[in-house]
Amino acid sequence: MFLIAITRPVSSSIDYCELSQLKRQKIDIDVAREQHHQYEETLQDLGAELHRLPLEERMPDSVFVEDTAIVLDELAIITRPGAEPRRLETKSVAKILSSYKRLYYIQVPGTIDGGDVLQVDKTLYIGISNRTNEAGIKQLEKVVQPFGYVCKAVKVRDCLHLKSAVSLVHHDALLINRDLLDSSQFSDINLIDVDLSEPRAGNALLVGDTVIIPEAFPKTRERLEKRGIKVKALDVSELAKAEGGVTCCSVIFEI
Ligand code: CIR
Repeated sequence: MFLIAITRPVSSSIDYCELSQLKRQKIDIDVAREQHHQYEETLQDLGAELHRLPLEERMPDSVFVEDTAIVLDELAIITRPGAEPRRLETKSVAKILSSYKRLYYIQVPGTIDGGDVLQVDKTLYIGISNRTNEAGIKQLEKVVQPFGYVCKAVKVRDCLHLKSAVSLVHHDALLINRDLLDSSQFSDINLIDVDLSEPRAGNALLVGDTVIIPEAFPKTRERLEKRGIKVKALDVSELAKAEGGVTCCSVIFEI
């Protein structure tokens, strides 16, 4: 098994990023780049080989590569991001992914952000959010069904994406903030609740047997560690001002 992580450097136009839940705050680009560097180093320490896409200075959100593609063992789906200014980001991602996978594209009028797709084995939980619509979900379902995947749509509220509220932290356990979604779809899997004083802590990134979470959520970290989960906490405060979490800065897959 070989792990690939696609990343992209932080654009100096990140101050013009899309925002849906947060008020705009000035982002310190040098700090953001240093934090992103630490994130990339952590992925490498955890065994991933980095493929850094070219810097896209005119695309403020282009560091958040997760939203541009859904990569499965058998194929990759290039998304049509819900925020129109982000759609050009997919081009370079498609180019690199085409050397590993057969590509499918979400078409008009469908929209999907990768942040809304949570894979647990052969189940894809898909957030119905401000970025991902029913037409996008139908297209995705049609493409993945022949490969044995089951799609389950989940309504999310008061957050950007499904994975802002729930993410994989062990092969059979999810970290979740049930206040931000309809949790009835997750009845057949173990759930670990975020500490409710840290409502934004639901976004964690499992790489191998280690879970990356933001340093800003120590109580949730403690909860994970109590369950025997190995955690690596990172300072991602500047990227968080752009509503970026730890899953969104990479597209990770095995080859
Ligand atoms: C956006 O609103 O699209 C970006 N500012 C943040 C995207 C974060 N993506 C993710 O969590 N998958």
